[in-house]
This record gives sequence, structure tokens and C-alpha cells, in this order.
Amino acid sequence: MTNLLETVTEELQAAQFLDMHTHLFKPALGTLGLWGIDELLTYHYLEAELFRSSEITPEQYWSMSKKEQADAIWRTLFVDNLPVSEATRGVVAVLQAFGLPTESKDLKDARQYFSSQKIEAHIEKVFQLAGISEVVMTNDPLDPAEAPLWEKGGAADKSFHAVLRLDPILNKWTEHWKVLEQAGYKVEQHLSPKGIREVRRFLDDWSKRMQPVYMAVSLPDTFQYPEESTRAQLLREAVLPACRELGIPLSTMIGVRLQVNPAIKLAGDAVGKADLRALENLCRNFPDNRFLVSVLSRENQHELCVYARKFSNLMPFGCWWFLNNPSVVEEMTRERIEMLGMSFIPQHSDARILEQVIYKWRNTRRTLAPILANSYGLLVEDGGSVSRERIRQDIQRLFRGNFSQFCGISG
Ligand code: FIX
Ligand code: ZN
Repeated sequence: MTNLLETVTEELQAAQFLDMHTHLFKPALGTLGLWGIDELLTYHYLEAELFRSSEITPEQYWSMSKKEQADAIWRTLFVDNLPVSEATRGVVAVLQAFGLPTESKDLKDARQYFSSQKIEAHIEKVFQLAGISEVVMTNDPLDPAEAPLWEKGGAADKSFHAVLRLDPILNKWTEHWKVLEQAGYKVEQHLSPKGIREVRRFLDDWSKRMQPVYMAVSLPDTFQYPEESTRAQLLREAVLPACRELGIPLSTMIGVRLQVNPAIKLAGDAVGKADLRALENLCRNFPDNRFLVSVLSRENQHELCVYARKFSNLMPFGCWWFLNNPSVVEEMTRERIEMLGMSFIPQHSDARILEQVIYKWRNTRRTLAPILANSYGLLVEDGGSVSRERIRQDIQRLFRGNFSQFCGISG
């Protein structure tokens, strides 16, 4: 094969990816789904960057309307400064994808364009531009805005898979057990065997309602397992047994330090190096459970690769959050190929606003093409051979097959 990079680039472009972790919502869940220029600009990644490049204080910013916030971010990060950061460049790429001006002084044209879109058709166009066929949502059964929509029986949507997100239950039981009690589950703060059975009943009821492809939780950098805690008890006695029975994985996203700066809200979370022996203990103690795992700290990536070589019930996924920058994605992906071959999930978008999938997947294709081509080049140098068909198979496996198979879904 003459030009490996060209072939890999073409095959990446032609492939329809499955985006296995997002914060997007299907149209049936109404206004939960965020889209359009004002949402794109008030993304917490950009809010963090605004406070570094302007005199605006968080208090002043939160007292503004969404439109005023978006105007302030556009002026500061796109007019007064060149949008070179990964997150600002992303907005420029989205505007370019829709043929909208990328250097206007104001947002009039962009607002006009997005406000004239019908959501269903817009979703289709965005997915086509992003080269994805479907996404996996993040659904919180304790979210007061979301739960009633599911209880009303939101229509299934083949482009939007559900996930049962369990952060409030696992990480903040003391604050949230009452929500289950008010919903008719006989639980108390102290978890008795009866309480555990009721939590199981809660998980089963919501699994019937949502048909989740996996259950998920983000865990702090201080996460330990085993430990004397309600979280460990809920994992051991309720969540992991439920996942086994339903035949779905648990996704653990480890290493977040929540709200180190609460003044900037969602932008106020940070990262910490985690003790991955907790993960080692989970994979060893629960061999019949499957674990989708993403770790937030750059320093934990090597260990994660090593653990994935030890435990086939562990599937590393994505370059999560602060790692989703081409320089780090390159480093992580090269090491994963060197240690795991094609047996991992390279990326997820973590999109919070619909149109973000366009630039996040463009960046992923752009970053991965030379990495994959280099791996194939080394194989050829060492006497092996590569065909377009084999490259296509690998790309299908990386961006669809590994996930679908690990979750036991067709796809
Ligand atoms: O826990 C998560 O799913 C994180 O991805 C989010 O909470 C985070 O705010 C985010 O948007 C990262 O990209
Ligand atoms: Zn996320």
C-alpha cells in the first residue's frame, strides 16, 4: 500500500462512529438537550478560559443573561484574542462547518441561523457532519428535571442510547436517599439488607424504563475499594449485582476533584491522581462484571494500560475532559496501541452541546490518522502487510465494535 496516511485518513472519514459518552439528550427529553451558538459559547470549558482573560468576575458573569454571557465570551476569547485553545478553536470549526462567518464582531448571523433550525433535522445534519451514527446519553434518575420525563415514558430513539448515571446515589447517599424514599422505595440512611433490596428494585425499575447500555459513575481521585463506606456497600451489594443480572457494564470515570473553585460552577472541577489499586480490586473481586474505565489524570494512564493487560473485564475508554487535547490524546493513544493493540475505545466526545460533536470528532480523526498510519508503517517495516480492508476493520473495532461487544449490543 503506497500512502498509508491517505488510506487511514479516508477510512476514518468514511467510518460512522458510535459516541459512547455524551451529555446530549434525545429530542423526546425536550429542553434538556443543549444546542445553538449561545450554548456553545457558554460551555464550562470556555467559561474557565473567560475568567483568565477578562476582568469579569464570576458574580458579574452569573448575573448576566445567557445571551450577555455568550456575547462576553465571544468578545473576550474570539474578538479581543485569537481563539487558539482547543475549546475556542472548536467553536470556530462549528461555525465554519455551517458556512457561518467565523470572525464577526457580533453573533447576529449565527443566532439567526441556529434559531431557524428544526431540532430533528438539525440533529441529523450535525451527526452527518460529525461522522457519527449514534450517541450514548448520560441520564440521572434523580435529576428533578429529567426523571419526570422518563416516568412519562419518553419515546425510544435509535440514535440516542441511555445510561443510568449513579453519582448522587453512590457518592452522596446521605443527601439523596430521601429522594428514593419519596419515590416509594423503603430505604433509610443506614443501608439494611432490606434497604439494599429496595435499591436493587430502584435500579431494576429504572433499567426497565431506560434500557441503559451501561450504568455509570464518576469517582473522586480519593476513591478506594474496598472501604468501609456506603458507596462500597452499594457497589458490592446493589450496583454490581444489578449490572451482572442485566448483562451490562459499569462505567467508572475516576479522578475528578469536584468543585475546587465553586465560584465558577461546572468549570470549577479539577483533577487528581487516583490510587488505581481500587480498580485492581474491583476487576479481580468481580470477574463476572465488566468495567468501562476512563481515568482523568495523565499520570494514571500508564497504570490503566497495564491493568487492562491484566483484566479482560476492563475496557479503557476515551481521553476524558482535561485529557481531550491533541497533544495528550496522541501520547495516550500511541501507548494504548503499543500495549493493547486495537482492544480499547480511543475516544468519546463528552459533548454537552449538540454541535460540539462536529469539532470533537474532527479533532479525533485528525489526531489519530498519523498515529494509526505510523503503527501500520512499523508493521510493514517489520515484514508484515496491511490492506485497506484490515484498516477499515480496525477502525470499525476501535470506534464501534469494542464498545458494542463489551456492552452486548448490536452495532
Ligand atoms: O462526569 C462527567 O461525565 C464529566 O464528563 C462531566 O461532568 C464534565 O463536566 C465534562 O463536561 C467533561 O467534559
Ligand atoms: Zn461526561
